[in-house]
Parts: sequence; structure tokens; C-alpha cells
Amino acid sequence: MKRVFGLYMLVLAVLMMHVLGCRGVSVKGEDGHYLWLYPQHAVPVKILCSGQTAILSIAKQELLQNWRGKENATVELLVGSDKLIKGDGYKFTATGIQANTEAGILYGVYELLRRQQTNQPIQNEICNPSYEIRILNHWDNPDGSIERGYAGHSIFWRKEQDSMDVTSEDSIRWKEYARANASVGINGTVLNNVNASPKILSRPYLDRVKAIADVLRPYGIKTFLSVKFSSPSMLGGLKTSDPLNPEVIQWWKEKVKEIYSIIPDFGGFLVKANSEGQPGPQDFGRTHADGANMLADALKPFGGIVMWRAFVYSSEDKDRARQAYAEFMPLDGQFRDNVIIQVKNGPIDFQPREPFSPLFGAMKKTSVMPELQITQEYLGHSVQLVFLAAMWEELLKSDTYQEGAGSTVAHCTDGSIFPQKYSAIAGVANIGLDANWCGHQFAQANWYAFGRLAWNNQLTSEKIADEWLRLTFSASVDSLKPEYRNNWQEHFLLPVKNMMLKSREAAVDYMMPLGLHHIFAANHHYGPGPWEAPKGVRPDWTPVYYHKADTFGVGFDRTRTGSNAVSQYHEPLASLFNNQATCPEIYLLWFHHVSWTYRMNSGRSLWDELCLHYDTGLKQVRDFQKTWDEVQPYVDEQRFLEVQSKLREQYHDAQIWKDACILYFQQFSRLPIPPDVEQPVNKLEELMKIKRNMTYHN
Ligand code: GCV
Repeated sequence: MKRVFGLYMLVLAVLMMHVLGCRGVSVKGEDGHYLWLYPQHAVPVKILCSGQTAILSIAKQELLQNWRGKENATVELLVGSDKLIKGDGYKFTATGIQANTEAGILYGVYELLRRQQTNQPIQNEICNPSYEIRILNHWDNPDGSIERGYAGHSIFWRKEQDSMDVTSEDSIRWKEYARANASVGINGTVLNNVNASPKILSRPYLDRVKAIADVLRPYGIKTFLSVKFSSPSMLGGLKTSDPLNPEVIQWWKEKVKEIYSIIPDFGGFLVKANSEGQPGPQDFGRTHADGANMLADALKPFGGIVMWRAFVYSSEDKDRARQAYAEFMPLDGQFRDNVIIQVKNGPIDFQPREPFSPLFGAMKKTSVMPELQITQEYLGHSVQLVFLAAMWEELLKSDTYQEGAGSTVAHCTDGSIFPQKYSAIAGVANIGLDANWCGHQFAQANWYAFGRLAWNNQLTSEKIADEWLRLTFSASVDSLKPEYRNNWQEHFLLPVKNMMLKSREAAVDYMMPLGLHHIFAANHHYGPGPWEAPKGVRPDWTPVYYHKADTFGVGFDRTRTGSNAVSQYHEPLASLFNNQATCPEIYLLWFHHVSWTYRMNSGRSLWDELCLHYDTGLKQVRDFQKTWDEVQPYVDEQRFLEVQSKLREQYHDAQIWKDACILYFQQFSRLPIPPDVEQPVNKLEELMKIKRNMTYHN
């Protein structure tokens, strides 16, 4: 490796000077469509690789088109067999890249190119993936709309009246999508919404799935589908969808056989059952295990898997946060080995901050996979700049203590503690037909971060932000005047990275600090609605259920004398969370109903502290605006103006959050806003009238 790449740093420096001096790289495409994969000013490279397969051809092409190492270097791509390389991992050797699979070679190539572009060293080393299955979940409907999508229409599905024929635009998009995913190691995708339509399993849709799968396959990506549990009756015309009924079992077997005859490497099913009105095995007096196993048996002969979601909550339990654990723990050990239980990061629903779901590490005899939400349903849609890697890092590093200290969520799910047959991680995609794919230029960083963390769950959000910024924005450097080029790192990279790293905490602060959760206005989940308690709506769909504000205090009592959700955590966490004095303040109002005058660690009262958090969050956004304005000389005009305008909107909306929550809760606390907090500029009555238009654009 040294021989081949030894001088590449020097050559890179010379090349950079050349590029910087003569605008060598096009700076077109500043709509963000290139994502983190800017066309490179490549130098010649020789590739030794005997294989001619589709995946290896792409690997070679990527090297030829993007090589920025030593000119005319020779790189060997070798598919071999090395026990230290796991799954689709790879090894950088003295002569090039070695892997046990062709996909491994492709991932090695992307990593090599990434390191060249981000000035990271390349040494002899092995890089194995943390998770075997690294999968996107698209909540795309067959009519092309996207549930919780904020970046336009689906890239996979069309409006009902449009033809299902595959156009060249479709194929180009799917290929770009596949390449972007492969470049960060994503190797699976679920093409449709978990609130699934039965028609996805009908032949015209399966034919389109085949067309998509054919484009994704050479990039090492398998296709999966979400299925509706009642498909046998809704699509197949059977009288029942009871998972123990022989005709139902046979229907699924035949359907699976049909799918594999069309898509031989089909990945399997994702299922949302007995959740939010979706049908499921409980409709027939059966368990989640009965339902999941029936599907798993049908898929098993073909190597397919079932990802069965644990996102369940009935309206009967007094605490929604307890329910997934209560329903699934008794079933531990009852699932087939090709079933993976897909668990949202927190016990409720992708809130700005939740403690980790207590199912992680607790289900010891079942494969469990984390589900993250890349699309910003609860974190500002495609309006707000919120870098989610910080939140995911917090989750993955959370210690469950299930097998002693160090049993982090990462290790409880990646197979390093429990011998689960499959290890997997899912992210709900934020991708649509918008030119920049994700609606907000910085939302691309969340797609990127999901892939990088799925590959290596020990990466820090700082490293991911650094990489993404270098890959996404450094191509503009060549258009800079010399005095700006030289201080790009100091004046662009560092401040913008800092802004990204602070952005999630800022959002928590101006929306729901100190453990508050789900106080969003109904349905759109964008703005505040802590006052909402409409009659006739189930209580756990109203914010007042979650914050429980009264004249004594605020917060949900989940202690041993409350809902007892704390007991679902392993010691020492159960006791730590149970005690108001030891509960981490970031989760205080998640686990406790706390008096407005309670003394916080800072010495301030809870009320003062709450006001201060709202104020701090808002001021942070003001700082982000300032940071962005200052980097104007370093960014192309289009992206600069787009982000500037979105930050303006974010500031406006953060002010609404702050004012609405402080003024609403003040009705209960009856305490003055502390003098070091800026006074609200809006009136509560006006804020309560705001309605958000939720029509998505395409
Ligand atoms: C796909 C939340 C969202 C729903 C989503 C559901 C789920 O409730 O608001 O849009 O449905 O989670 O994850 O199934």
C-alpha cells in the first residue's frame, strides 16, 4: 500500500493547487444534486482486476473517474477469502483492496476515494461493517406521495393516473440513488410505506419493483417491500388473513414464490402490524410471533427475512412509553431466526430527545434492529437545519447495562454481545424528487450520516460532519479568490461544522427541553401545540397527555409510583431514572412530574431553567444565521441563498416555539419570566391560531 499510495498526499497537494488555480472542477450543479459525490478532477490510475461483473465494473469505473492519488499508480482489486474480513468488509493492502465479496470491493473503493478527497491517511487496515443489513425505509405510497416526506414526490412511484412504464429519467434517478447509497455502505431499501397498500404485491407493482431492483443490484443493494398483513383477504380475496389458517399460509407461500421468480435476490418484508389501525395477527387472537413466523417460514427457502416493527401502542395502557416492551418482551425467544424486531430509537416516536427504548439489550434471544428517522418529521421537516448524527451517536452510545457496563445500544444490536443471526439497522428515508434530494441542503448530511453510522456505529458525529462538509462543499473552493482559499478550513469548515454539531441540541432547546416530548400540533408535527386536547381524540394523541402541566409542575411521572416505565430499564438505570435527584436533567420531565420551583443542578428553579433553555435554543439559531452569513464568500450563490432563507424561517419558527411554550406553561407556573431571558414577542392567543399547510409539493 505504501508503495502505491505513498506519494499520494504530495501529488494531491500539487493537484489541489492546480485545481484551485484554474477552476478545473465544474462548479455547476450547485442545486445540491451531486450530494457528497462531486465529480472529481481525476488523474490516471491502472487497475488490476480479473473480474468482469457488474459490481466490479462499477468499482473500476469509480476509481478511473475519481482517482486523486499518485498519477499512474496501480491498484489491485482482489476478491479473496480472509477470515478477518467480515461480511462486506474490505482490507486496504500494500497493493490495493481485498474483500471477500464484490460489494466489499466497491465499499473499499468508495472509502479509498473518500479518504483521498478528505485528506485522511490510507494504511493497511481492515474495515468491517457494524451491521450486516444497512437499510433505508421509504414511506412512499403507490400514488407517489410520501408519508412524512418533505422533499417532493417519490422517486419510485407515480401518481395513479400515470403510466407504470419505466422512463429513462426513472433509471437515471435510481442509479444516482443507488450510487449515493453504496458510497456510504447502504445495502438495502424498502420501497414503500409501512402503512402499506395491499396492491404493492400485485403484478404491475412487482414488475416495477423488478425494474428498480435491476438498477440497484449492481450497487450491492437489495430491495424489500412493506406488506399489509391483511393482503390475503384484501388482495387475494380470502375470507381471512389469520396467520394460522392453512389457506392464508399457502397464499403467502405462493406470493413469495411469485416475488422470487421475478426478483431472485429479493430481501424480504417489513411489517407494521396492530399499530395505528394497521391489521395484524392480534385481529385473529394470534401473537406478533405467530404473524412474523408465518411470513418468515414463507421467505426462509429463498433466504428472505422479516423485519417486524415493535412500534405498537394500544389506547388502554396509561403510558404509551411502556407498551412496546410490554407486548414484545414476553415473546423473546419465540421468533424464527429470520425475523428481526425493528425498534424505534426511543420508546415513543422519534421525538427530538427520548431515552433509548428499553427493548434494546432486553430481548436477548431475538434479533433486534434500531429504526432511526432520517426524515425530520419531528425535527423541523425540510425547513430546519438539524444534524441528526448527534442524536444517533447519543443513542448508540447509551449504556443499557443489560450485560454489565459497556452494553451500549450499538453493541446490543450489532451482534457483538448477543449471537443474533442477523444484525441490521434501518433509517426512514428523507429522499424525494427535489433537485437536492432531501429538501434542505443540510438534510443530505443526515442521509450520509445514517449510512456512515450503519457501517461503523462507533463513528463520532464530529467526524461525520467533517467528512460530509469536505465532500459536499470543497469543490467550490476552486472558484475562490486566493485569500479565501487559504483559510477555507478555518473560516468555513470549522464554523459550519460547529453549527451542525450544535443544531440538534438547539432544536431540543427551542422545542422540548429537559425531557418534554410530543407537544407538537396534531398531524403535521412541525409547530407547537401544548394546549391541544380535542374531545373525542384518544388521549395519547394529544400533547396534554405527555406534558401533564398543572399548577404544581410539569412532566410525566414514569417512576415506580407513577406508570413504572422506569422498571423496564436495567439497573442501575431504573433507580437512577426513578430518583428525581439522580435522573439526568435531559430526561427529567420524561420520567418525573416536577414542581415549578424544584431546584435544578444550576441552582435555578425548574421554571427559570425551562425558560432559559427555550431562550438559548432560539439564540443559537440566531448564531447559526450569523455563522452562515459570514461564510458567504465560501459558498456558491444558490446553496448560500437557499440555506440562508431556510435559516431565516427556522429562526422565525423557533421564536414561535419558544413564545408558545413559555406563555402556555406560564399559565400553570404563574411565575415571571426570568430577567435574563428575552421576553416573548408573540401573543399566545395568536400562536394558538396558526395552522400549517401540509400539502407536499412535487
Ligand atoms: C408511517 C408516527 C408517524 C406516522 C408513521 C408512524 C410509524 O406515528 O406520525 O406517520 O406512519 O409513526 O412509524 O408507523
